[in-house]
Amino acid sequence: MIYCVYETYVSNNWVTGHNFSKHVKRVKTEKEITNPYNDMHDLANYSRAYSEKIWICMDNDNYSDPLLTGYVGFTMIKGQEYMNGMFNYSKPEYSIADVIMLLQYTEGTGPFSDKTDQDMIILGFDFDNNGEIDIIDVQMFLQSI
Ligand SMILES: [Ca+2]
Repeated sequence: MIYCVYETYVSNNWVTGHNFSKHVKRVKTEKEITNPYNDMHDLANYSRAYSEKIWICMDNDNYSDPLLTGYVGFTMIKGQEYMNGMFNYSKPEYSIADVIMLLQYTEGTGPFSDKTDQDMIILGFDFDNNGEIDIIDVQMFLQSI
C-alpha cells in the first residue's frame, strides 16, 4: 500500500511539482559496478536508510515537508548513479577484431557476410544512425574502442 502511495507521489512530481526527472537527468556521475548483486544490495541499503523517513512523512500526509522531497530526491539520484554504472558495466567490450569484422561486412566478406544491413542495424552497428552500414560506421566503431 505504501509503495503505491510512494509511486503516486513520484509520478505526480516527475515532470511537474518537484520535477524529479529534471534532477535525475542531470546525474552524470556513476557508481562503479564491480559485482551487480552486491552493488544493488548496497543501493537497497542506501534507500532503506531513507524509507522509514519517507514512510513517516507519507503516513502523516506531510507531502509538503521539504525533507520528504530531499529523501526521495537523494534515493532517486543515488539510484541513477547506480544505473549509469550498470550501463557501463553491461556495455559490451569490443576489440580491433570486431572493427575488422565490420569492415569485412561492408566489403561483403567475413563472418557477418550473411547478415543484412537491417540485421547489423539491430545489432547496433549503425553508429551514425543513417540507416546504412558503411565505412563511416567502421570509422566511428574504431574511434569508440
Ligand atoms: Ca551508418
